[in-house]
Amino acid sequence: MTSLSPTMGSSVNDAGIGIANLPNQRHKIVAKRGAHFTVMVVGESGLGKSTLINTLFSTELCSPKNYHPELEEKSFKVKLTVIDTPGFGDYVNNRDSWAPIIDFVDDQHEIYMRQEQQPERSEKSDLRVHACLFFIRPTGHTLKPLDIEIMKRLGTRVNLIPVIAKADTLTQSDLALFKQRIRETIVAQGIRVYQPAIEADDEQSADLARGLMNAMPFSIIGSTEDVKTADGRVVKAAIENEQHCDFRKLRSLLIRTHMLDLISTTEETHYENYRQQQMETRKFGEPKVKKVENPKFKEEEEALRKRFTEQVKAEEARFRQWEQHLIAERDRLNKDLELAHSTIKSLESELDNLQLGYGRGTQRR
Ligand SMILES: Nc1nc2c(ncn2[C@@H]2O[C@H](COP(=O)(O)OP(=O)(O)O)[C@@H](O)[C@H]2O)c(=O)[nH]1
Ligand SMILES: [Mg+2]
Repeated sequence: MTSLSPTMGSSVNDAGIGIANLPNQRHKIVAKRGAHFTVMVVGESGLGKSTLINTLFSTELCSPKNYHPELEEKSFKVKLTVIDTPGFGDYVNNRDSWAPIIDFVDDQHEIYMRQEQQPERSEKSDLRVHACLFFIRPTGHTLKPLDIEIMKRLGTRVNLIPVIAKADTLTQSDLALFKQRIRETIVAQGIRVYQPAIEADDEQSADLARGLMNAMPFSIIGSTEDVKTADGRVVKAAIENEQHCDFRKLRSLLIRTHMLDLISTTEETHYENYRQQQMETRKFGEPKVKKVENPKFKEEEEALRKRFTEQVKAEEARFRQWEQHLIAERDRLNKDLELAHSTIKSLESELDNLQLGYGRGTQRR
């Protein structure tokens, strides 16, 4: 466990928005019990996931898997967990590489749901993912088929926040074009991405939400190098350049303006979807049946089904042949039996005749 640097604490307060200021009843509930906030990073290896996490939460990771710095936000504590997933797309069979990531998200919902079903409902452990940062390689083209596959699956399960990794490797105009293409692909492919809540009665927050929507996918420059600005502040290199990089927007969304929205949409939309889906597909208390619609499994299942059907058909044909054979055999035996019967009958009558003849003969004697 690590404490966050005071630099971030003060920047949270300076901005004056803060989660603590949101006039939301839910805030009071969260504030009372303290919040758990879980962020997951997903993307190919080498895209700067670990670097961004270090910069975003201004602390070095103590373990590459999970860590929990405590974020003291005015009146309440936020326990932050970062899930740093190993890169996907690194393996020979890429199609399978996203399955563990999807499984992880589902499993957290499952674990939470099981705890809810227990009579003793206190002290739940909760690693449901509130925000999933999806790292897009800065190719300058558009999303890759593998990206589309995994984003589709993630988007229906978590608050998906796409980011363009290493934005500093693209020129300003290439970056703008890249962003535009990604946005079009997201719409065309029906990928669900996180939409910041727009509060109808609050113009300021509505503007903010629209601004965030327009910036997506956030272009990111991750860097742990500190530089000193002219006015003596120590900031992270390059990332403060808002012309080229949406780092500040993303950080503000995550830890300041929309943390609560991310938490409540996870609870009310994503967790609720999972719960209802599971209720429909299985009886209460039954173990989880369907892990994930992995296309690899589907293919295998399909092949197995086909093989099974063929085998059944072959067995059936064999059985029918055998049946025919039995019928023929039965007919043959019946005929034999009939023959035997008639033989017996003729032998019997022969015997009768013989007996008759024998009787006469003895009488003559
Ligand atoms: N140019 C550039 N390099 C970066 C950026 N972020 C990280 N890197 C570098 O990319 C490499 C991989 O970063 P890392 O965070 O380990 O990637 P991960 O595998 O996704 O966790 C490291 O050498 C970083 O210094 C960035 O925004 N721009
Ligand atoms: Mg890493």
